[in-house]
Amino acid sequence: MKVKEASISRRSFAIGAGAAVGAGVAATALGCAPSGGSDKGSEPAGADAQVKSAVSHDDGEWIPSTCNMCFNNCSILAHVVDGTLVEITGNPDSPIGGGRICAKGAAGIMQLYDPNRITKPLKRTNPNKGFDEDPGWVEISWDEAYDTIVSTLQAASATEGKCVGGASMVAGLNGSVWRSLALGCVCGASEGLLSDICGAGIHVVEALFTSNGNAMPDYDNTNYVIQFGTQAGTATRHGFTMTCERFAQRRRDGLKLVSFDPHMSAGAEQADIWMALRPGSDAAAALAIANVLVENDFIDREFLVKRTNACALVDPDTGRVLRTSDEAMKSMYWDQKAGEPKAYDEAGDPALEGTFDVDGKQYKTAFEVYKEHIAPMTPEWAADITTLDADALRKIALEFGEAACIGQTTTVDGVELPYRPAAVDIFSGVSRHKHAILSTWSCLMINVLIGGCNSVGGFIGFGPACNGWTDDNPQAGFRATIFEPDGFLNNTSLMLGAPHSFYDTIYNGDYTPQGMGMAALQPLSEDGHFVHVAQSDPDRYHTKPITHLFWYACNPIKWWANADEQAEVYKKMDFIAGCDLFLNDMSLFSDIMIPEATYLERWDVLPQWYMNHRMPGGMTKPWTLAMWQPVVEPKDGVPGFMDIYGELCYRAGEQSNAAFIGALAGMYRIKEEYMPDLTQKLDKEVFIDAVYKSNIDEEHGLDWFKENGGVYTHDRTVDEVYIWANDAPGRIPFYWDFMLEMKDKVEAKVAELDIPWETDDYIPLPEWRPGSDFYPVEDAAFDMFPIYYTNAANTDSWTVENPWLNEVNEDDGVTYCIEMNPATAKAKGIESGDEVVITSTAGYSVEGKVVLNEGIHPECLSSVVGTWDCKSKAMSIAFGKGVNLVSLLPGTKAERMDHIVSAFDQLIRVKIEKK
Ligand SMILES: Nc1nc2c(c(=O)[nH]1)N[C@H]1C(S)=C(S)[C@@H](COP(=O)(O)OP(=O)(O)OC[C@H]3O[C@@H](n4cnc5c(=O)[nH]c(N)nc54)[C@H](O)[C@@H]3O)O[C@H]1N2
Ligand SMILES: Nc1nc2c(c(=O)[nH]1)N[C@H]1C(S)=C(S)[C@@H](COP(=O)(O)OP(=O)(O)OC[C@H]3O[C@@H](n4cnc5c(=O)[nH]c(N)nc54)[C@H](O)[C@@H]3O)O[C@H]1N2
Ligand code: SF4
Ligand SMILES: [Mo]
Repeated sequence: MKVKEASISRRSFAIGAGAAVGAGVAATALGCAPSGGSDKGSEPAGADAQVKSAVSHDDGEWIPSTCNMCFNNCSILAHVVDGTLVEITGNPDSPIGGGRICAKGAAGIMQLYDPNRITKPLKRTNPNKGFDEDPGWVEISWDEAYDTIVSTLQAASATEGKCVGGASMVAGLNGSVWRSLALGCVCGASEGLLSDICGAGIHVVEALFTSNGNAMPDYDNTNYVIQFGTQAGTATRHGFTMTCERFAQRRRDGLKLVSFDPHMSAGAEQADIWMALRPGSDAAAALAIANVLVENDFIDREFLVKRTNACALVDPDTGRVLRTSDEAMKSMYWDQKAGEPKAYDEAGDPALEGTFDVDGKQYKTAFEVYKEHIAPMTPEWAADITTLDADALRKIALEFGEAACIGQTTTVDGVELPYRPAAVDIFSGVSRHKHAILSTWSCLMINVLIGGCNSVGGFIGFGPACNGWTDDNPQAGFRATIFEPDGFLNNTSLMLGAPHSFYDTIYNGDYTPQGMGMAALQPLSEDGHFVHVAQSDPDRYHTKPITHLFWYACNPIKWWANADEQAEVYKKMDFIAGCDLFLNDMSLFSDIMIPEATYLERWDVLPQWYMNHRMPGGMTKPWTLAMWQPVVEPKDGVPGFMDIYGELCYRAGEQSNAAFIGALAGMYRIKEEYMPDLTQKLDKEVFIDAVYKSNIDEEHGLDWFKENGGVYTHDRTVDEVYIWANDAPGRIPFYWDFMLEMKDKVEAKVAELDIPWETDDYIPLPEWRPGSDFYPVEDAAFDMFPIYYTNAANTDSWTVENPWLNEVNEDDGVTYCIEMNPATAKAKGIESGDEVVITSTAGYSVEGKVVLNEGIHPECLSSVVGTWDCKSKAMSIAFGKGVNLVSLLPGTKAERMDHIVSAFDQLIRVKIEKK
C-alpha cells in the first residue's frame, strides 16, 4: 500500500468519471474502470475480471484523512484513482479507529457522489415557507451570498428589536465552534440554538467526578460495567471505534456487562443481563444499588475520606456544610485526634461517620447524612418505580460491589494506584428527562461510593490531563486546578482543555441572565437549551427572540420536539441563512443556502482538539493528532468551513477579521512566532501549520504530516490518565453543598427579575423524581411511552439520504418501523405490519408500521434515531423515511425543562391506535 499526501494540484483529475458522480462510482464498483485509466496495471479486460474488481489495491493513492459520517472522526485511508474516490478504509497507523471504520464510514463515498448535494449558493424566490412549499431556489454567485449574509446580519444586529442567532451541532464540530466565533466577529451575535439533548447534565457530573467533561469506564482494566441508557462501545457514543474493539476483547476476557435500558438496543443485546426498566426511572434503580452497597459495606472508606468531602460536617438546620469563619471559608471536618472541627486540609484522621457537638449544635458528617438518606431507597422501593425485580437489582449490586475489589491496589508504570475494576456508565437515555441532573448524579454516584473515580479499572476522564504533545513542549498541556474552599478539582472544558470552574461560577458569578439560554441562572449547565423555550415566550424571560439566524451543518427544525410546532418558530424569523451539504428540512425555512465541501473535499484543523468527545484515553491510547485533508477536488470548487468563515469575517471588515483570526489563534494556542497575519484573509494551510508547530514543534508542521502518513502520536503518562497518581491533590464532591448556594442565589435573582423558575431540584444529595407524564394520566388510553435509540448504521438525520445505509435500513425491517412488545400488541389487537397512529398527551401524532419485538419494555414503543421522516423532497432517498417519535413532544413548555442543566424531558404518554 502506498500512503501519500494529498497533492490534488498534481493529480490528474478524471473529469469524466468525477462528473458522472453517483453513476461514476456505481459503475466503478461494478467494474467499469474510471475514464483516464490508471498509472498502475489495470485489471485485464473481460466481464469476469471487471466484476471482481475495477481497480486493484495498488492503483492510485491511499490518502490519509478523517471520517465525518458521525462526529467520532476516525482516521481513514481514502483510495483515490485518477481523482475518483473508490474506497474508504480505516487507517491502521492511527489509534483513532486502529484501521477500523463502521458501515457509515465506508458509505461516505456515497455522500461525496450524491447527486442531491448542493454545490452552488441558492436564494429563495417563494416568500412562503413551509414543509409543503417549494422555495423556488435560484442560483446566486458566492459574492452575492457572502455579501448578503454579512450585510443582513450586521444590519440586524444594529437594529433595535432585532437579534442575530446561530445554530450548529455535531455534524461539523470544529465548524460549529468556528461558526459561533465568526458570527460573534461579524456582528456580535451571541444567541445560539443548541440541540444536543444527549449530554445535558452528564458532561457536568462527569466533569465534577473526573475533572474531565467526558468520562468512561477504564475499558482496558475494568471487569464489570453497568450501563444506564447508553450503548457506548457497542453502537454509539463518543470514540466509538476506539472503544468497541477493546470493550469486545474485555467481554471475551470475562468482563460482565449489565444494561439498564427499556429497549434491547445493541448495548443490551451484548450484555450479560438486560434490565428492562420503565423509562425515566433510572435514578430509582441506581439509588437502590447504592442502598445495597452501603448496607453491605461495599464502600471505599479510605477514598471517601481522602478524595471526597464525605467527612464534611453538615448543619442539621440548613443542610449547609460548616465552614471556617475566615475569608477562605474552608469546609470543616471532625478532627478525631484533636476532638474538634478543623479546615478540611488541616483535620488529622477526619471522622467519616458520626454526630459531633460543635458549640452546642449536633453536626453529622455528610456520609452519616447520606446513610440516612439512602436507607429507605431499597430494591423493593425501586421495584415499584422501575418495574424491575428487586432481587435481581440486589444481586447486581452485590456482584458489582464484589467486583470493585475495594482495598486493592495495582501498579501502573511503577506507580501504585487504587484498583477498582467496576464502573457505571451512562448517556442519553438518562439525560433526556426531567430531573436529569438528579438521575445522572444518582447513577454516577455509585462510582464515588466504591472509590472508582479516577482509579484503575474504574471511571476515568477521556483525557483529564495532558503534559504536552512532546516531552519538552507544554503548549498543548492542561490540568484542572483546585477550588480551595473545598479542595475540589475544577475541570477543563470539553474540547479546548482550558481551565474552568463550575464552583467559581456558582460562588462568585453574576446570576443575571444575558440571553435566552438563561446560562447565568444555571451555572452548572453547559447547554443553552433554554433558548428553545425563551424563543417562544420572550416576555416571560425578558429576552429578545432571534429574528435573524445563521445555521451550519444541522437540522434544527427537527432536532427539538414537534416539527410543525417548530416550523412556526422559524416561519416567524425575518431572515435565515444555512450552510449544508443538502437541502434538508431546515432549508425549507431558509432564505439563502450556501453549500459546503464534504469532509472528503476539505481541510479541517486539529480534528481531535486538545481532548474531547472523540478520543477516549486510557494508557493504551496515546495522544493522537490525525490529519484531515481533502482527498479529491471539491465539486464545483465548493469551499470548506475554514474558507467560508474566513471569507465572511474578511468581508465584515478589518476589525472583524483581526478579531476572528486572533481569537482562533488563542483557542488553538498558536505561539507568537507562528502568529498568522491578522490583516489578511485566513489562509487555512498556513493556519494549520502554525497550530501544529506551536503545539508539537518546528519539525512537525503541516509538511511533516503530508509526508509522513498524516498521524502523529505521543504516549500518555500515568499521571495524565489517573489524575491522582503520585498523590496529586484534589477531591470530588460527595455532598453537594454548592447546590444550596445556587438555590439561594437563583431564588434571589429570579425574584428580583420576576422570572418564573423552578428551584426544587437544588438538593445536596441525589433523589429520584418523576417527570410530569411518568404516572398515569386521567385518560387511561395514554398508557405507552415512546423512546428512541441509535443504531450503528445511522447518524442523526442525514445518513438516511445515503443509498447504502438506506438499503441497510430497509433490509433490516425494523429501522423505519415502530417496535412494540408482542404481549402489549396482542392485548391491543395489534399485529406485526399494522399501520398505526400514535398520539401524545400534547395532542401531536405520528404514523408508522408496527413490528413486534420481545426486546422492548411492554409499556414502550420505539424507533431508531436518524430516521426523522425527512420532509424535503430534495433529499430524494431520505424523503419520508422512518418515524420521528420526537414529533410527539411539545417543545416550548418550561415545565419540560430541567432548570439546573437545561435537559429536555422527552418522557410523554401516548396512545396507539390502528389506522
Ligand atoms: N428527532 C430527533 N431529534 C434529535 C435527536 C434524534 O435522534 N431525533 N438526537 C438529538 C441529538 S443527541 C443530537 S446531537 C442532535 C443532532 O442534531 P443535528 O446536529 O441537527 O444533526 P442532523 O439532524 O443529522 O443534521 C446534520 C446536518 O448536517 C449536514 N451535514 C453533514 N455533514 C456536513 C458537512 O460536512 N458540512 C455541512 N455544512 N453540513 C453537513 C447534514 O446534511 C444534516 O442536514 O439532535 C438531537 N435531536
Ligand atoms: N452510530 C451512531 N453513533 C453515534 C451517534 C449516531 O447518531 N450514530 N450520535 C452521537 C451522539 S450525538 C450521541 S448523543 C451519542 C448517543 O449515544 P448513546 O446515548 O449511547 O446512544 P442512544 O442510542 O441514544 O442510547 C440511548 C439508549 O437509551 C435508551 N433509553 C431511552 N429512554 C431511556 C430511559 O429512560 N432510561 C434508560 N436507562 N434508557 C433509556 C434507548 O433505548 C437507547 O438504547 O452517540 C454518538 N454516536
Ligand atoms: S464511527 Fe463515525 S467517524 Fe468512525 S468510521 Fe463510523 S461514521 Fe466514521
Ligand atoms: Mo448528541
